[in-house]
Order: sequence, then structure tokens, then C-alpha cells
Amino acid sequence: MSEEDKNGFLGKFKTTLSHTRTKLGRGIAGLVLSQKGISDEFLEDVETQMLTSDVGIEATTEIIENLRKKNNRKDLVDPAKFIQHLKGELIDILKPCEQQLEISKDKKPFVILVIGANGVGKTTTIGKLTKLYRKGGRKVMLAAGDTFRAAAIDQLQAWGEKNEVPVVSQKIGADSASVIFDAYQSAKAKGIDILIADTAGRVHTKDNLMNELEKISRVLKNQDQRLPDEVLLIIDSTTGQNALSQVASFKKATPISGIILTKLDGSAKGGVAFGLARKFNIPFRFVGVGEKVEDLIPFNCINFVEALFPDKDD
Ligand SMILES: Nc1nc2c(ncn2[C@@H]2O[C@H](COP(=O)(O)OP(=O)(O)O)[C@@H](O)[C@H]2O)c(=O)[nH]1
Ligand SMILES: [Mg+2]
Repeated sequence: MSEEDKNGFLGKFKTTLSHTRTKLGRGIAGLVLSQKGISDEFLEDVETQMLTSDVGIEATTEIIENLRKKNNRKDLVDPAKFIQHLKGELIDILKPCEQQLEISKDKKPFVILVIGANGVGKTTTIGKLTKLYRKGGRKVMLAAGDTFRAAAIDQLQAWGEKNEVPVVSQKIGADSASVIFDAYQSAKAKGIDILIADTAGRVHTKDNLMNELEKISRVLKNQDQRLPDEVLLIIDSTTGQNALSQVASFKKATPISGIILTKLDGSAKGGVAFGLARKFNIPFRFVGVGEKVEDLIPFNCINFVEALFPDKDD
């Protein structure tokens, strides 16, 4: 990625994360302003700010503990430098999760299964990914594996038309695994590079959802043991701490290889990234920062943390 792109992403990130910045970044910046030195009481206030910004108990405890140790070693005496130390701690938590999605040309079609709760942004994100990969010159096909609602099939078809890529679908109520199987066969025959499969978010019970996902995986594995190549879990960042239980339940149904955090634009809850990273250590592939097709940004932990804190001139 060019320097210009990186700066552009940071700028876009900062604008779209401005809500979160108000909460976490600005809250802490405000605390720092009134400090002469770093006291235990101050660290407790920082801890509270982090918890109310959805950073989560585990990540917060770990960060505050590290800062307390640094403070005891007299490394934090200058409140002006405190934010630099805190940013360092936040980046350390996210760093292991910064792994771009590599689409190997040897795996053809490369199969991406998109899963997640209802309304989190699965279908929209598929539209954005399609645009991105088409721009990169890849041949993309979509599979309408969310057969639960007619509108879901139409929505995916609309994204397919917009991006001029084929969409494999069946009628409403069809077996999702069978739609994805058909799509795989067709993608293979047509020399497609990337097949992206949508799935339903809402089924009658959790057991149903598990069975459906297990069946999809099984059907794909019957075609090729390595499949699916990527299982992307979509998480709506505005759900806050509930995101943790969503990951835990989907993980029971299928291994998850990547997470995309959506709706970071409208949310005060970007903090959830830290809790997820600390607890599950699953790579964040991209973040969704709006409803438009270009509103998808590769995850970068330094940009993410920088975007949380206000600039001097903000
Ligand atoms: N603001 C914002 N809205 C989003 C984002 N991603 C998806 N949405 C919206 O969330 C709603 C649900 O999206 P959809 O893709 O249908 O969710 P699905 O049920 O998981 O497939 C739609 O109104 C989308 O436009 C995002 O990154 N930011
Ligand atoms: Mg959908």
C-alpha cells in the first residue's frame, strides 16, 4: 500500500471513528489535562473510561496493570507522555490481530464463507469485498446462501449486478449448503478466482444455525478438504460487549479465520476490538466504516489506535 493510501486511510478512519474518539480518546485526554503526576486514582479513572468505552474487562485490566508497573518504575511521571504509553499498550493488544487476508492464486476458486448474526452487515460487506477484488482484477462469484428471506437473495443479486459478477441462487427456503455447493461447481467450471458465500444470520434456534453452518462446511470439504479457505465472521461494533458472546457461539459451529468489524462510523463502541483481540486472537481483516461500497478499510492497528485519540488541533 502506498504512503498516500495509508494517510488517506488514517484520515478516513479518524473522521469515521470520531464518535469513539469522543468517548475513549477525548475522555482520557481530558483526564490527562488536569494531572500534575500519575496517581493510582488517575489510573482508576482511566480504567473506568476504558470500561465504559467497551474495551472490556480483560484487556483493560491487563493494560492498567502494565501502566501501573511502569508508573511504579517512575516511567510515567510526565502526564503529557502518558497517552503515548497508553497508545503503545493498546497497539500491543491489537498487533497480533493485524493479518491481511491473503488470497492465494493457487487456491481456485478461493472460497470465502461469510457468517454472523442478523443485520450485522454480512451482505453489504460482501458487496464491498466484491468491488475490492474486482478492482484488483479478480473474477468473483457470489452464492446466495441466505435463503431465509426473499429480500436477502434480492439484495445479494443487486450487489452482483452493481459489480457485474454472477450470483448463484435458488428459491427462498432452499437448503443453504446446496446453493453453496452449486455455486462452487459453477465457479470451478467457469474459472472463477473468488467465490463469496452469504449465509443466514437468523434461524429459528441456535442449534439450527450450528447445523446449517456445519453442513455447509461438510459439503465444501467433500469437494476439497481445504475448504472453506476463509470463514469471515462479521461483527457489528455497536453491539458492544455482546460481540464477545457472538464470537463464542459461532466458534462452536465452525472455526473462524477472520473478523470484519462493521459500523465503526456510527458507533461509540470501537473499543470492542480490544476485548475481541485479547480474548480470541482472531485476525481483523477489514473494518466497515459506512454503507457505501468503498467504505471498507484493511485493518491496521496503529491507524486504529491513532484514530481513537484527538489531534492537538481537533
Ligand atoms: N453505518 C454503517 N452501516 C452499515 C455498515 N455495514 C452495513 N451497514 C448497514 O447495516 C444494515 C444491515 O446490513 P446487511 O448487509 O443487510 O446485514 P446482514 O443481515 O448481516 O446481511 C444495512 O442497512 C447496511 O447498510 C457500516 O460499516 N456502517
Ligand atoms: Mg444479509
